[in-house]
Amino acid sequence: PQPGSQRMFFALPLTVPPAANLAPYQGLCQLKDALPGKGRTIPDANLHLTLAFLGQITDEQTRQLVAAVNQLTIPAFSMHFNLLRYWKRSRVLWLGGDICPEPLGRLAEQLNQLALDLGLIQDARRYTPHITLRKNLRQRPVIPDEQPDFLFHFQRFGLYISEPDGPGVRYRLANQWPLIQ
Ligand code: 2AM
Repeated sequence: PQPGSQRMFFALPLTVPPAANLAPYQGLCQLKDALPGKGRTIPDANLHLTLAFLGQITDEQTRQLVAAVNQLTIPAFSMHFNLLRYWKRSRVLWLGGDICPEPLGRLAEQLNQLALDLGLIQDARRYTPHITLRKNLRQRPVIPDEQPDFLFHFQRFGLYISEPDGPGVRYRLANQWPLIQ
């Protein structure tokens, strides 16, 4: 990485108030730890819903992004997570939902566009909301018949720095914005 640059992404945290959010978060942590199969389990504190991945960006790019995001107005929303899936390509086991709420799709699209405007390379694939539960799974795991159903209510989103933390990574909040009630 260049000096003065950091690996960053936009995401929705799963652990913030209201307290009602703790129950689905705790359920998700339990589910994650009970899943069969190999790979590397994501630590509880790192669970999140990615909105847009930015990669390595400079402090100046961060300032410009923050200024642009300050202009957005996005409503708060809820989403049901009821699909456990495996992506062979990225070797991750993830939890998603069969319905992407309109404000979530719009927010991801707007952040993607802001990143493109800054000249950052963005994934051209359609946005698929997902919470990664396990990484580095070389084989498709046996997915339990009974699908989970967690309802998360989102009231804010953040810009995060991904930094090395021993053998793993830690996500540090750089900035956050409220979703409008
Ligand atoms: P994930 O949600 O599927 O685990 C920090 O690394 C976050 O950015 C993670 O949420 C990760 O995806 C996502 N991410 C990491 N590298 C990425 C890449 N090359 N393209 C898209 N997203 C990436």
